[in-house]
Amino acid sequence: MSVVRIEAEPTPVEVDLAETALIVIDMQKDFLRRGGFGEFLGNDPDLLQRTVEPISQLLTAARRLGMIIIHTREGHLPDLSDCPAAKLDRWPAGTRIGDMGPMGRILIRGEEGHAIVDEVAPLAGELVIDKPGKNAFYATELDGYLRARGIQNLLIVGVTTDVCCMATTIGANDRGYNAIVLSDCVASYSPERHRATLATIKAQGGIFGWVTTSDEVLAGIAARDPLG
Ligand code: TIU
Repeated sequence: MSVVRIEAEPTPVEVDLAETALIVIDMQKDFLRRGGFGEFLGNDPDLLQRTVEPISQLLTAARRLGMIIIHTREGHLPDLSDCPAAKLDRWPAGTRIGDMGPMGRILIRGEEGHAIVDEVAPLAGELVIDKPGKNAFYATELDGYLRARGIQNLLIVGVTTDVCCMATTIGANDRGYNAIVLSDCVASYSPERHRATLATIKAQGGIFGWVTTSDEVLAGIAARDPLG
């Protein structure tokens, strides 16, 4: 047992590192690079770049600790059989999921755009979950994987704050996990929605979870009792 205290909002949070996993949400070229799904939706993917360095540092620390690390990728089967019509038909033809872009078919598994960016790429042994939805718990093995390993706390990082990170935070909270979102390691295509989402998570005494930073997590880890 190695319980650490992490300064966070709305309150500090104490977690047993042995019961804590790091989940890295959708750090894919489709969201972070030009010519991907994010840009096809009219967004500037450069707004997400600031997450790469702190996530990379956090991954280094988590790997050193032997923490369970999970990476997710949003995307669909080439025949789109796992993509509901409601998700497909929402945008004009030519800009839809499955249409061709400069990094291959948009948001399709196996295409270049679907891959995680090199700087935070998974290592062998780290679970990579392919998810058809925004919430990483929807139609995936995530919940069973975490429960089988006694995980209680999730450190949530990745993109985007207001879409897949928020959907996964809500999914985690509803399933009884402590969701801890790292504000410098999540980003949105809209700084305003980023702020509003983090404010919502920590409002009302932490209605969905906690908000902290990678510095606070790393400080909490560093201060742990080495005999604990
Ligand atoms: N991963 C994720 O957040 N999927 C999105 O579609 N995000 C947007 O902000 N559009």
